[in-house]
Amino acid sequence: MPRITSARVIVTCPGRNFVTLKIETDQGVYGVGDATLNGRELAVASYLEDHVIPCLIGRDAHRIEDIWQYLYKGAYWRRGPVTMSAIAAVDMALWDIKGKVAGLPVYQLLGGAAREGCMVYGHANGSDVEETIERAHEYLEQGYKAVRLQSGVPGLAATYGVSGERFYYEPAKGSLPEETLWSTSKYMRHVPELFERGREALGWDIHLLHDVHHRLTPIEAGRLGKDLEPYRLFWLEDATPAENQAGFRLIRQHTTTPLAVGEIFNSVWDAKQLIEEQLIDYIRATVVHAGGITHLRRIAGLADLYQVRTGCHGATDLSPVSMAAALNFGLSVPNFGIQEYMRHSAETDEVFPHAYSLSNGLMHPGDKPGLGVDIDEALAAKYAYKRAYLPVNRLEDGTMFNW
Ligand code: KDG
Ligand code: MG
Repeated sequence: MPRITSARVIVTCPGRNFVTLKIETDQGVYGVGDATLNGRELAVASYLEDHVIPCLIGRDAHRIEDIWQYLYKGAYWRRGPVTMSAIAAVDMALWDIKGKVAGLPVYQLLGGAAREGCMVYGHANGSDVEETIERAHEYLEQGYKAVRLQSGVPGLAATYGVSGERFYYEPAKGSLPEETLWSTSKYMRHVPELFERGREALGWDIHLLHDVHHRLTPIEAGRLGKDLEPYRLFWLEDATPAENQAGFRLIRQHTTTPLAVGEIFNSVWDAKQLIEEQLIDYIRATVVHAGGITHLRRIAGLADLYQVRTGCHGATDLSPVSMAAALNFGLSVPNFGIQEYMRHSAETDEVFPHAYSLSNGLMHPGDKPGLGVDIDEALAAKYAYKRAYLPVNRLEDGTMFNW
């Protein structure tokens, strides 16, 4: 049995910040886990270094469930993004170790492949509808089966999901949060046009998705969902903030557009009512922010009972370690729906060499033992941490709003 001899936190910024946990054992086998919490990275680094790592030394690395329960129940202060990202990093690293010791990729330990690959969606974002459609065509040419459409809104200087970069969207920047302005009425007028023109240009053989990014009330979301019904979206994401899970009942009463939610969830408790009342179709909880593979499997298990499928968050702030874990999970879970895939920069990919690959719109984790991802520590050390914040959003009259 491999005993944990040491663990350390590696903070690096190859174009953006990432926090990685590396756990070493007395058998010379080590594992890596992602602990990145965008804009609040150092809180998780401290949680791990100051509070978690001392409790790991000497433990049997194979006892993944026991260590998960120890960190969750033992902290007394349960849940929350910092705690659950820290537990997730430990969990990922332990699955990585178990796979390496067994000589098997983690998806084999989770029951084996339940499909040929994981369908992913890319991000087509443009400053206007034409540019978004142009980008979407590029994804089609690359064999993608699903694309998310976001575009600039006439009359608003900036909006969520739109950037100058071609294939990347990196909202965290600036040594203080950027402030943007929001108008629900301008947005609501614009989105149906984006999808009308999107369907005309892209046809019906591609799945189209859209992210509202928590900016509507339930009744507004119901109306938008209804307006978008003719364009048969794969999903409408984060239509309204989900702290009040019952709010989704109102959306459901008004539209058959499929709903996805959960990228900021940390635990099954954030989604329990949404799943049990079948208020959503896709659960976006992700391996790094929701307690690792161990807890994500529990969420997916509950979701499966209610025909809710997975659609894990996969933006660039989730490191390649998370991507590798998500693909091992996604390949094996029965109720997989789709996986978000925002390509990382070349600098990031160099720091995190990985076995996963993309072909014809499907991703596969590869067959290396463990998660199939590593960290080049010498290279990582060359990129010092840079404080960066996600933007904040105000209404046009200055009222603080949801970003
Ligand atoms: O860190 C926040 C981003 O990951 C998030 O804003 C991206 O909404 C997002 C998405 O759907 O990828
Ligand atoms: Mg989102």
